[in-house]
Amino acid sequence: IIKSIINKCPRCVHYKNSDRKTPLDVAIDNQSSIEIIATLLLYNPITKTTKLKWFPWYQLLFKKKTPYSSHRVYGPLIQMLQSTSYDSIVRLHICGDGGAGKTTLKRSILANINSHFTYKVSESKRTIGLEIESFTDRGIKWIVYDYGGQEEYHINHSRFLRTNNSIYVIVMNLCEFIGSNGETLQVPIPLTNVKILELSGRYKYWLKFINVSTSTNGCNAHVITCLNGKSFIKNKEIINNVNQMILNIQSQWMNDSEHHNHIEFINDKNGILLIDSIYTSSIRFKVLPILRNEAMKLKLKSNNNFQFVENMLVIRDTTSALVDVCRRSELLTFISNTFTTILSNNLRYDLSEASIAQLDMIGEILILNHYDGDDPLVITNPNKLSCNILGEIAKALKERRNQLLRDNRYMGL
Ligand SMILES: Nc1nc2c(ncn2[C@@H]2O[C@H](COP(=O)(O)OP(=O)(O)OP(=O)(O)O)[C@@H](O)[C@H]2O)c(=O)[nH]1
Ligand SMILES: [Mg+2]
Repeated sequence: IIKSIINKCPRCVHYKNSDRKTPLDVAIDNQSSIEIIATLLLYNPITKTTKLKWFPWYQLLFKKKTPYSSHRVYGPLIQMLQSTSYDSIVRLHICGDGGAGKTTLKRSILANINSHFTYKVSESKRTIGLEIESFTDRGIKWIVYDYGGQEEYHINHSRFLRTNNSIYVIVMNLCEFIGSNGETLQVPIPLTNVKILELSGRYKYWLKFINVSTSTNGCNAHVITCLNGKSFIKNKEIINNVNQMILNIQSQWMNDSEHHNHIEFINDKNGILLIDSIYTSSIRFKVLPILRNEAMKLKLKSNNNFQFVENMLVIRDTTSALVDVCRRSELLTFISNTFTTILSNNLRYDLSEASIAQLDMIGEILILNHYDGDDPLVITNPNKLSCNILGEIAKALKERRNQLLRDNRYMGL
């Protein structure tokens, strides 16, 4: 409401009441919530001369001083908001089987964001568990979830897939990129006919996985499908057949009344996205425009205009004070203590509550609400838990299982 009032009448932020106080002063006096104070701060125009300068991001991008920058109380708050603000958060989940090219796709996307040159990204290692990375593009903060495609990691993925403001990419490979000993093949081998037919089962598997994981958050999952390794398939007919096969699965899926459908398919005008994830050009012209378009749609829906959680993440990642699992109240106190003491207690409390809500929303922490007692348990570093701990356990289990299988004494069991 405040934002739309300011948009309609930008000068209202300067109007003073009979006590000569601006809306911001009144909000601070009344200990209004941090969302209100931040909105008033961020939307506070620095000058009335040009239209562009009314735009709040102008202030943020060029770090112009607002009338409150040097204020004792607002100053640190503005600084914090300026250093960690973006229009919206979008999560990108990259799903698909092991070796399909997910990590390569992620790296190509990041390379495109950081450079306008076209090049080939380098080889990647197999992903253990899950890797979370983030980047900012056109005022939107992207959080990329790169899932380990090997089956032993799948069980843990559903926790992360189930988040708001998400876009899902399913990557399927048209060639084998990895040899039988785990080495990257210099020349990828096109899939055999049998393997191509298996793709349809694998596609349905990932659709079901996403559908089930997202069914509890009330949002539709926007699914983008990529077929990777197109340059190695010389026979156009194979590509057309696979394209048609996937489109058929999509229309069957939409007509199937048996499951409660949460999926919306996003294709391009030619059908499924055919890519070579290793080359940034393929990503720039095919994947990125669709991702940006989807992100814009999500941005319009979301009313989440500023975040200030990055400070928290830095604190979490650089201090050992915050343990990997703690109670919500402990986390609240911990975060609250990180704010400068010149902020009032109420404001610090609001900031901490808002930080926890944002951290939870972007999947940086996991709150186990009904775990045990009234004070929920919080996993403060799910990435670490997933990659380092569960990933290592899954890897060890797999190695052990393989060893047992190799061991003749157990073959008969
Ligand atoms: N030539 C070529 N190689 C590719 C392409 N995409 C991926 N690769 C190679 O295939 C190997 C596996 O790719 P990744 O991106 O690591 O696969 P992934 O899906 O992340 O695999 P997991 O992490 O095990 O799930 C890497 O060594 C890549 O260099 C491609 O488009 N062309
Ligand atoms: Mg990977």
